[in-house]
Amino acid sequence: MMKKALFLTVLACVLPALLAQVQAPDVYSASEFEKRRLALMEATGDGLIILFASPGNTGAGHFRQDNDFYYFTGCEDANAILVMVPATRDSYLFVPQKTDREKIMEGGNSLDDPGARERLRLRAIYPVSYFDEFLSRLSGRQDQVLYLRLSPEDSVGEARSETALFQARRHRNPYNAQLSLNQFRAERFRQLYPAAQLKDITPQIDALRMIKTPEEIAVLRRNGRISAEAVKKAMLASRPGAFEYELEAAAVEVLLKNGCRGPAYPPIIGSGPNSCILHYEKNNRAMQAGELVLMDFGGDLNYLTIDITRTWPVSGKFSQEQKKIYRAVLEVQKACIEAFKPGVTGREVQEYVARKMKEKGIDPLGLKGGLGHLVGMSVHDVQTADLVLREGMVMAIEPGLYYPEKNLGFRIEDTVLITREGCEVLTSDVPKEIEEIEALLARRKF
Ligand SMILES: [Mn+2]
Repeated sequence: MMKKALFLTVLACVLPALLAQVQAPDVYSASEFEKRRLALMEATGDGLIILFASPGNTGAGHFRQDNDFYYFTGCEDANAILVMVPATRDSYLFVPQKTDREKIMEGGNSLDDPGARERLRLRAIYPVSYFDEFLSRLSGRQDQVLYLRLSPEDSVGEARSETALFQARRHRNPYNAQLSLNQFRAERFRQLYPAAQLKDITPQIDALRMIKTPEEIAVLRRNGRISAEAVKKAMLASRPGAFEYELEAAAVEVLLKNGCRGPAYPPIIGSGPNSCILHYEKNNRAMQAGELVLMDFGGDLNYLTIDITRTWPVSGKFSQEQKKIYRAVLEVQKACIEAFKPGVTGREVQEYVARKMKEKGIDPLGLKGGLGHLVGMSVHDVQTADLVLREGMVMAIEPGLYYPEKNLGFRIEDTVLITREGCEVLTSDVPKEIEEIEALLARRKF
């Protein structure tokens, strides 16, 4: 008896460590980042490419590196600068020299790590205070081209275009109208290096980021499974009287337990009237029987995001009217996914959807379908204006219908990977067929 108890105690101590090993998150190989840098240097051929790390942590969230900087380094040091030299194919990292006090408080960075240069496959790692001296060696040369990110940055939850939009809105109030960090850096280069020609590196970066590598695809598949499980747990946590935030708690728990840093954007959990607010995020209302709840949610795993939306009845059964609208949205969403394959444009997806709805005799209630948005390091990932699908792209397709006068909002969203032949739904583990949803909800006890 004693022996058995001891054995169980030992097992209880060892098991979490063993599971942690098994569940270790996917990480990228060192050569992944080197390959990306070489591809970017290949794209410019001349000049210097300069990218900046995030300056440091703000708020209560975990530190998350600047997307473009992380994409080419895999390095999570704050306040660093990356310089790529296409002529020699070399890369240099400039990192703040930390004081002893900083090292005690937050740990060191790549400058304190003797293996970092080799692991990150860099020519050298220097203190960031040496950066301007390094650049000064260029003076007097005729071919000074500096490739900088002259377009806005993106973040985990915001596209480049949204960063620009939100800044423009801030400028409505002249007392908030300061330059972004990104703009300030460009301005500083203009002042300190007036002879240099500044060029935007963003289009070349976006061309690479749009197509996911095999290592990224492995992370996205895993995130798709985790995020799907999270939404399922939230569905099971819903019941008449539940607060929207209770569903958020159930879903976020699944993310954190599986190695995600958190949600990729503020979770949208809108019940009743809130289902009609597209970017609702208060999540503080108690849901009632007879209402719908719309949940838009996805995790952030190893710098890659997922985007899922499901809509379901709080009571567990759709009404006849809800079913009719839900089915229209679902059929359009499924037809879009059927149409997704390399070479396809938004217009062609719309034509396919129209044909399909006619064949099936379904009134699409004004929905046309289309391409949706790209997903990656940002949930609204980098994207070109006239998008044509290509193998390795990851898209979220999210048709929705909203009737505020009836407090009914419907949206169904999946994240899909464009494959050679068509596409793979990364978030297929969450039910979306009416019968499947009702069967899952029937498992709830209240
Ligand atoms: Mn979306």
